[in-house]
Amino acid sequence: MRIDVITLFPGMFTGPLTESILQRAQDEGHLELKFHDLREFGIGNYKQVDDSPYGGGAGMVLKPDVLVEAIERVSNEGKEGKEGKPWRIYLSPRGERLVQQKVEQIASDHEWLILLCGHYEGIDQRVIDGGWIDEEISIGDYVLTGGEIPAMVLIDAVARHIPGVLGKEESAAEESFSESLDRKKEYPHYTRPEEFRGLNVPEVLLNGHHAEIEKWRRQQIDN
Ligand code: 4FN
Repeated sequence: MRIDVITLFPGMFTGPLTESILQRAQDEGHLELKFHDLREFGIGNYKQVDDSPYGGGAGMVLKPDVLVEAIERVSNEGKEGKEGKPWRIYLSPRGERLVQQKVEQIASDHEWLILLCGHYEGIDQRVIDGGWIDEEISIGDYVLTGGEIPAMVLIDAVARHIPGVLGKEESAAEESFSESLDRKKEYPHYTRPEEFRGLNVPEVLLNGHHAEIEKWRRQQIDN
C-alpha cells in the first residue's frame, strides 16, 4: 500500500513511523509512505497557505486553492495506474469515527491513500463539497491541534492489515482472535517472573489447561 500525507508539519511523522513494525513494512516494500509539505504549495513570496475566515471568528482557515493544488499534484504522481486512483481521506473532527471494521475496510479496499491533515481552524469547506475528498474520518471526540496524530493512528492501524506486514505468528493470532475472544476488548497478560514483588500470576495460567485458560480469559473480558 502507498500512503501520501499532505501536511504543514511533515517533520512530525519522522519519529513514530520509522521504528519497529512500520519501519520493517517500509524496508520490505509492503508500505510506502510519502510526506508532502503543504507550504510548498503556498501562494506568493510568503508561501501563504491560510487566511482569515469569512463571517469572522477566531483563527485561520487553510486556503482551498493551496489544498486542491496539493491534492491534484499528489494524485498525478501515480505510477501509471499501478495503484489505481488514490482514496483521499481528510482527518477531521466532523468525520466518521474510526473503528476496527473501518480500518480493515480501508486496508482491503484501497491500494493508495492520500491523507490530508488540517491545522488552525481547519480547511475551506469547498475542498470537501467540490469532490476533492472521498471521506472524512475522526479518531475520536477531543480537541487537537492538527490532523497529524490522527493520520499516524490511521497509518498504524491500517498498516497491520497489509499482507506481509505482520509475521506469520501474529497474523495467525489475529485470525483466531476474531473467531474466539472478543476483539474489542483484551484480557490481562502476564510473563515471568511468576512472583513479582509479592504479586502472583493467576494459578489457572500456570497449569497449561487450555479450556480453563480460555474460560478464564473470557471472564476477564466480560468484566
Ligand atoms: N482537529 C471538536 C469540536 C471542534 C473542533 C475540534 C478540533 C485540528 C484543524 C480540526 C480532532 C479530533 C479528532 C482529526 C474538535 C481530528 C481532529 C480528529 C482535528 C486543526 C481543524 C482540528 C467536538 C471533536 C471535541 C481542531 C470535538 N480526528 N479542531 O479538534 O483535526 O481526525
